[in-house]
Amino acid sequence: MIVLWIVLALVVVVIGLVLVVRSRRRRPASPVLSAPRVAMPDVLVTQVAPRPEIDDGPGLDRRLAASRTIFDRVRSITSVGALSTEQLDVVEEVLLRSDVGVSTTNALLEQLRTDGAPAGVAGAIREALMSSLTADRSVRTRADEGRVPVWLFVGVNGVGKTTTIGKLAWHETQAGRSVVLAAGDTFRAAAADQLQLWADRTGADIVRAAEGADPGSVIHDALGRAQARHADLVLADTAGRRANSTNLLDELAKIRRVADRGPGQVVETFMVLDATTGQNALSQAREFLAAAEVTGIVLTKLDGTARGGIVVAIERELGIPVKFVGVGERAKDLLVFDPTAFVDSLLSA
Ligand SMILES: Nc1nc2c(ncn2[C@@H]2O[C@H](COP(=O)(O)OP(=O)(O)O)[C@@H](O)[C@H]2O)c(=O)[nH]1
Ligand SMILES: [Mg+2]
Repeated sequence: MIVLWIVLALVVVVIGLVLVVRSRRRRPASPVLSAPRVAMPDVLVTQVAPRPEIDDGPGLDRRLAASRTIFDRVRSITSVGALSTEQLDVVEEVLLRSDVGVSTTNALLEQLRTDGAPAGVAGAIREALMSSLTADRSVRTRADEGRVPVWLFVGVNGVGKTTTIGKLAWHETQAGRSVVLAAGDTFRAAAADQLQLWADRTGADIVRAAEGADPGSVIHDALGRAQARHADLVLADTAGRRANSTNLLDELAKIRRVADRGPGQVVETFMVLDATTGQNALSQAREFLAAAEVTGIVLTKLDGTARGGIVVAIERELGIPVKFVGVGERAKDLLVFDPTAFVDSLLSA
């Protein structure tokens, strides 16, 4: 009888154990672990592929990221030597999208077709861009004995002239040089107010006049002030538009004559161009070139949506060196253009 009870008890225990184990098995597993493994679509895989951060050092920083992304597709072509037709098509598309322009694109494609890419495609593009950026970029800061050096800024409305002057005022005053700002954009009062803000911020001197005043006389007064105070540099702003039918370019030529007379000597005339306008910047530039003896280009707004290749197109098409680049709106966001740092930012692995 006792044996029967023991057997019964054992059967109950075993059945109990079996039920517990089965109920555990039926409990749904963690949803994360049990999610079906679906292959990632290609485009996502490309996005999450590891990529080193762009150097945040003295050169161009990660604000060039948008330009850099355009070159992602050529960076992923790892084959060396001869290129397939499909690969050449990718290179062509990427170069055109980067805004380097048709002539640079065609020259590079021709070279890739004949020589292949012994050092890889990104390497070949890097070489091509570097060999287009060999201009003399030195910036003149000195005038003849007894005269005040003037940097004149020209360009259409909204490209970043006033902001660039403000940034340069900051750089110069930080370096211990005394600067006079000439508010030569008298088209509307807000233009002088904007320059005044930079003067207040940087400690630079400013000469301004009422809205509608003759810009030539503002520049003239600024030269007088600079001479009296033994200033090191005059930064002269100009308007990018005219109220009446007077030709803007005629007016700029007149301003230049005033700035280059008496105590003043125009040692640099910077044409400011907005990089986000891409190839349009080029046609704008050609108009100004004839009127103002432009000695250098400031290419602004290379941060954001701009395509960095425009630097190459501008220098190649206009034959005028890019001397400064704007990469943001703060005082520090103006850099002396350094081709090596720039090209490396776009094309390094
Ligand atoms: N993101 C960015 N904005 C800029 C840069 N340079 C100028 N800007 C902005 O562009 C706008 C027009 O600039 P402004 O100096 O008034 O142009 P101006 O009419 O040629 O004097 C302003 O909102 C500036 O802050 C730059 O390098 N990057
Ligand atoms: Mg302005």
